[in-house]
Amino acid sequence: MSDTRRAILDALADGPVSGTTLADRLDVTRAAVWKQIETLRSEGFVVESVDEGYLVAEPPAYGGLAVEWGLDAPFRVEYHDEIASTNDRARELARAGETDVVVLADRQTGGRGRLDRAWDSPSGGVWASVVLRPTLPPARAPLLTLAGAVAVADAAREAGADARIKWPNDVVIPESQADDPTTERYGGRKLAGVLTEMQGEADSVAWVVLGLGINADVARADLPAGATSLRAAVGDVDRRVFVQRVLETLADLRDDPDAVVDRWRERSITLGARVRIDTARGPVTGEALDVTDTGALVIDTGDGRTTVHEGDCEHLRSGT
Ligand code: BT5
Repeated sequence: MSDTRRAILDALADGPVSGTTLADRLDVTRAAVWKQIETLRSEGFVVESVDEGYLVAEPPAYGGLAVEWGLDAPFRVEYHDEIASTNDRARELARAGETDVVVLADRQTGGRGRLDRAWDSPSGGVWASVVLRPTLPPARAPLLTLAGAVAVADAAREAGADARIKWPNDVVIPESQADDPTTERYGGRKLAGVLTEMQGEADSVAWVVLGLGINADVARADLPAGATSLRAAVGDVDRRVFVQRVLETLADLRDDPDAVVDRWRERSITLGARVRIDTARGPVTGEALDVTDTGALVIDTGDGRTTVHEGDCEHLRSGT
């Protein structure tokens, strides 16, 4: 998007403003302002001409400019109706030196989970990848994954869902097995996942791509077994506002990494649960006690405490 268009959007966010004022403020001609207003209209903004000047009566329902409109976070949004994987596109942008940009898509044809697993990404979901250049040491970079999960869980809770976080990166909605015998995994149905990819040296992180996959306005029938969506839990949400909330929380947390772990603990469904973590070096079973300040899980195995840094987490029924 052109800088002028973004500047006009920011100026209009505070109410009606005249073409002359806009032209003066942005140091462009009135004709250039008018051209940008026409472009906004063609992209779905309802811009009215009132006595005081231009007024945005309504933003488009969804899209890049729609999400940027009124967004209280310093991100640019690149929107695609369809893309293979927002993480792949975000990596390209990161390698090209960009930062604070979000790649957002309505559907993905090659969405990826961890370990190259497929991630189902039908139309109506929120498939987003955020390019960040944090000042964190690499060992603390996993905190961003936790921050992503907190941001998604909080936005889902604001939308009315009882969203909780399963270590390390799943946002789930608890559901008792008795109520729903099709629930495959004890510990809830998966609403969202986070895929973090990064590049750096031993002592510094060059960039992080934080991929967020959230089943928003999607039917449960279009998702794998064990998954759920906001539509199934609380009905369709305003995706524009939902994405804004996620990005705003993320921006707050990346500026305050020390707050991440406490926020994560408050939302966790894993702490206190009996879990099995399948790590690259084999399974670890026990009671999940805590997370460290780098996001690792501390487990009481019965033979002492151990700390796991990666793996798939399964919640077990007590006594198994
Ligand atoms: C994750 O992997 O949970 C990370 C998912 C990240 C997806 C986002 S979407 C935007 C960005 N662009 C991408 O290409 N990816 C990111 P993992 O923990 O490995 O879970 C993957 C497993 O979840 C799969 O093997 C399925 O069992 C299950 N799964 C697949 N699609 C799902 C969905 N839409 N909802 C819930 N579970 C799903």
